[in-house]
Amino acid sequence: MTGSNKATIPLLLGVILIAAILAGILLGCLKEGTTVNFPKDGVITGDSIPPIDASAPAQTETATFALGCFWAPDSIFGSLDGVVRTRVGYAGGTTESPTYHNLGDHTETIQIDYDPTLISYEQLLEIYWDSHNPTVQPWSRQYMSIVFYHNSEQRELAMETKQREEASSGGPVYTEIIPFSEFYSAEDYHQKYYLQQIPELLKELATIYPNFADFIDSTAVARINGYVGGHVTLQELQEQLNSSWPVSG
Ligand code: MHO
Repeated sequence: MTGSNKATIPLLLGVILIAAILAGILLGCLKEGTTVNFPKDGVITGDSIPPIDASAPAQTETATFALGCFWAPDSIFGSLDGVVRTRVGYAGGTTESPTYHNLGDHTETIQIDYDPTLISYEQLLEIYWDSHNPTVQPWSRQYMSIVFYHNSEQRELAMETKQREEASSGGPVYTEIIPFSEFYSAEDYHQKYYLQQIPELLKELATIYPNFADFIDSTAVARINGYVGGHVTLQELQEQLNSSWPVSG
């Protein structure tokens, strides 16, 4: 063995070690729910718009919530029968046209369009409270807990349930309840983030939704993102995709 070969081995080991650390960090960012098995013939049968999208209701109401990093809420709320569309973005601040890397004083936020005949604002609020811990002071404005109300009924329900959360926790609940003003959509790569980590699935869906705006607005895509996050079973997902509004899955 020559001297230069001897030096190469520790160097190689070092590179492998660094690669392993980087892979670990990367995997740590993904949730457990991202290990998923898809049927060989795809999640959606055929390459046309599934029934749940073809029959989406015209009349919807909107809920806007902030509860920490928006990737998980996108998957949680997107899995619910009665939710028509989800999108993630930035709200609550004054900075013009925020971006993920220039957020200013905005907060990561999810917007949910829902059919009020199938799911109520109160039910959405229950899921909101259950999906994060607002008794812990947030790290920064990026991860604030905020209910952005769209009308006085939403405001009342948010205040009542916040009081209940305060009473049951026995301490402060840091959630702000403020009127909705403006929502700035986040970059495409943040939308349906868990689903977008699975290239095979993304490729399959791109043939059905060649326009990314349609992909973001699709109920089917929201449900598949719910499945990837582990919030519905494959059987439930298939029922959801094949059901037509107003029949829930
Ligand atoms: N950078 C964090 C949070 C992302 S979230 C969109 C992570 O990798 O988990 O703020």
